[in-house]
This record gives sequence, structure tokens and C-alpha cells, in this order.
Amino acid sequence: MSSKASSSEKVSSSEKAELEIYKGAGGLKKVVLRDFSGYSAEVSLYGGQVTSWKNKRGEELLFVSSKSAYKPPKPIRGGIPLCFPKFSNNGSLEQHGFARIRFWNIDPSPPPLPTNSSYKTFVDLILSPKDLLPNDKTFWPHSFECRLRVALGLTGELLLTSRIRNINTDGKPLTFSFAYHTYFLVSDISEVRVEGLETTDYLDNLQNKERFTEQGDALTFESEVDKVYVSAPTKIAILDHAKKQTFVIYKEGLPDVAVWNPWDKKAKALGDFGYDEYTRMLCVSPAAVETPITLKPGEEWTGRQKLCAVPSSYCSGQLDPQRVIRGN
Ligand code: TA6
Repeated sequence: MSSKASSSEKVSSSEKAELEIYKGAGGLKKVVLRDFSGYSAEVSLYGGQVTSWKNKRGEELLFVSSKSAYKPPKPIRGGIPLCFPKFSNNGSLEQHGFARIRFWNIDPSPPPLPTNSSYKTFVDLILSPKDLLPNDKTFWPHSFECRLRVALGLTGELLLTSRIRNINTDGKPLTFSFAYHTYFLVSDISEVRVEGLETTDYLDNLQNKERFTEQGDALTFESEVDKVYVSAPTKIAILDHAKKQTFVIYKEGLPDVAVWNPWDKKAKALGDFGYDEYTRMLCVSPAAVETPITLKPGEEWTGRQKLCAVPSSYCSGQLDPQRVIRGN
């Protein structure tokens, strides 16, 4: 629960809505976005991480672990961690890069984004080299701007837009991987199906990143899963049978999709999952992993994910196309 800080300050980012900054868990500052229809989202300045997304009934749609430390330099367990400049657990930088364990700032003057009239409630954040630690620069000696816009749509959809620009003055290219490591809250992982990845190739992190082709007509889950689907379709659906709800993910600029559930043993080993919490989460993460992104000085990359949560009359295992296409 956000506790309103004695010195909560308002940052007005649009004439239609107000942004408020509160001190949340662990005293970490977070921006609260509220739409007048009742939808809301919260973004921690630590990590630039969305830590809550609620529908108009105030129901939480993202998973955040009850055991999350909210204590730098540990990443917050849940919500939407931004994995940048890498999405992997090997190499010199921290696992999944430094972006999710550094403090971001509200961007006072973001370059204009193509405005979409249905997004009136948003916040712009920025992470730049001045926000990094010496160690980051040792292993990743680059000048860059990493911008994030988190926006709420008029029907509660959540839109994340990331823009990364190479501002190296030494002519060096910028090469990075990226992921929106999104933790969806589900009623019971054993009752969840993912549609849209059938027949897609994937790298299996549990089998030395060996490449396979997905065979099933939808993904279901009975044990630990840790796969990166490569060159995946731009729309993926997560059907939650018990809740009769479908999450729909639309992605741009992010060719791959990582799918992860640690299951019981790995969740226990990680230490910041509560007892059997693994049964109530699934990570489906738009990413650029198989082919890292390379920018020449002055070039900018944009990556987006739009999340919708729609009621779904789950019957034959087929998505209700009308409802999904229309959104909720
Ligand atoms: O989702 C892919 C993955 O790399 C898994 O291998 C697992 O490590 C997961 O991310 C969580 O990583 P984290 O660093 O957040 O514990």
C-alpha cells in the first residue's frame, strides 16, 4: 500500500490528470498514475519499474512478491523490471543489466512522442550515464539516453515506450539487449494457457539454450519453464481460465518473447518469492535478445509493449477474437 509521504509532491504531466509522487515500500519513491475511470499504475523511480497496474475495480493485474526486498541493489521482484543493456545472467554486468537497479528521474523535457489521444495519463522517466555507478561504466563505457514513458489508456491498457539513443562522441556503436520482464498475476499457473507462440522457435535456458520449435497448440505449465521464443508474433495472449480473463500483449521493436516460471524449487532458491507464490505468476516478456540492437552515434531505437486485460469466455481454448481485438 502506498503511504502518502508527508512531503508528497505533485508533478503535473497533463492537463487531464495529475501525477503524485509517494514514498512506497522501503521508502522508495514512486509515481502514481490515476485515470478518472479508476484505472491506475505505479512506477518506482528505483529501476523505472512499474510495480502496479490495476483495473477500474482496483484489482491488481501484476504480480509483485510479498518477499520483495525493496532494498537496493536488489531488484524489486515483480511488476515490469526493465532489462537493459542486457537480458542474460552471464557476463560482466549485473544479471539483466543495471537499468532496474539504478535510480531514474522524471524527464523534464522528453522529445515529443507521436501523441495518441487515448493516452492522457502518463509519466516520462530518464536514465542517463550520470545515474550509473563507476562499475557500470567500466563494463559498459558508453554515452546514452534511456527514456521510458508509462501511459494509461482510456480503457485501462498500459503502454510502455522505451527510447534508447546512442550519444557517444567517440564514434563508438551502442550494442544492447532489452526486455520488459513482465510478471503477470494469474489465479493458478496450472490453469493458464498462452496463445500466439505455437510453431515458434525457442531457445531453452534449461537445456543449454538449445533451439527447439514449439509443437503444442498453446503453452500450458506443469513445471519450471525458461524459454526465449525468437522472432515471435507481435500479439500474444495469456488466458486465465479461473479468472475468465485474458491478458493481451502487443509488442513493437521487440522481436522475441521470454517465458518464465521458476516453479517451486527455483522460487525457493531465489529467496524473494513467498510460499507457493510461483503458482500466481507468469513472466511473458517482450525482448530483443537473439539479435542484440546496435545503434550508430545519434541513432535511436524505440521499443513498445501494450498490455490489455480483457474478459474472456474461455471455452474451446480459443481466444474470443471479438473481445480481444476490441480490447476491454
Ligand atoms: O526470464 C528469464 C530469466 O533470465 C530466468 O533465467 C530467471 O533468471 C529470471 O530471468 C529472473 O531473473 P532475476 O534476475 O530477476 O531473478
